[in-house]
Amino acid sequence: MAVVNIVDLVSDPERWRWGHRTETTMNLFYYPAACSLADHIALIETGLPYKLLGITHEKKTEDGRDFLSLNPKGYIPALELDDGTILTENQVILAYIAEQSGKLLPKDGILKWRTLEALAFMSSEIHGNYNPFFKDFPEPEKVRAREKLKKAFALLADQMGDKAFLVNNEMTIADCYLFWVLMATPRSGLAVPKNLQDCFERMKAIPSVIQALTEEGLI
Ligand SMILES: N[C@@H](CCC(=O)N[C@@H](CS)C(=O)NCC(=O)O)C(=O)O
Repeated sequence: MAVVNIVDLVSDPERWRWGHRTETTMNLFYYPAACSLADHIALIETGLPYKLLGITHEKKTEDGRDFLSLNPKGYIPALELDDGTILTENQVILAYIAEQSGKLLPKDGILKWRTLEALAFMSSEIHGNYNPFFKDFPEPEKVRAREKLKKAFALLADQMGDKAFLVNNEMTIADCYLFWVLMATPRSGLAVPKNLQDCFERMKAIPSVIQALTEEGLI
């Protein structure tokens, strides 16, 4: 895990605003507290150099570019590689970060696939069902989504069991996404199973998570 001195971080605003600076820095396009937080945590945890770039409501990037011409999908996360290539879709960006760093993804055996499976599950079955709450859909749609979320969280809780993290006793990219998923779930009004909530509380104390939350102005 990356070790961070929180005092250094807070006393060096340039670092927490822009992330680590090196010659081959990747740009992570993000909104504070949005699902790009998963990638942000993964970048810090793996030690890959990155720069955070916010997007305005008018889809202008923090460095003055037109976000839609970079990413016609219009949403975050998007990762700009040092050759200008843009990668989108959270699951893919997380897998890219894991592959580039050789961290946060079990190398062999079924756990690697369980990690990717968990990411796909959280993306489609959980994040997908947050829309009625994020976009304030009519109540019946919220009720339906809450039922689906309840089942999905029960399955995730079974998968975690008494392990420290979702697929393993070591953190993976699935946990980076899980952290955001759990951070956002109060908006649905749903209580999550205890082992997931406990994992969320433990993750709040991980230095990479603290750093990401600090850089996004959330703590
Ligand atoms: N399929 C995308 C969805 C990403 C997504 O929903 N991003 C949200 C933030 S969590 C967003 O940018 N919403 C603003 C918009 O769509 O304009 C992924 O999994 O990366």
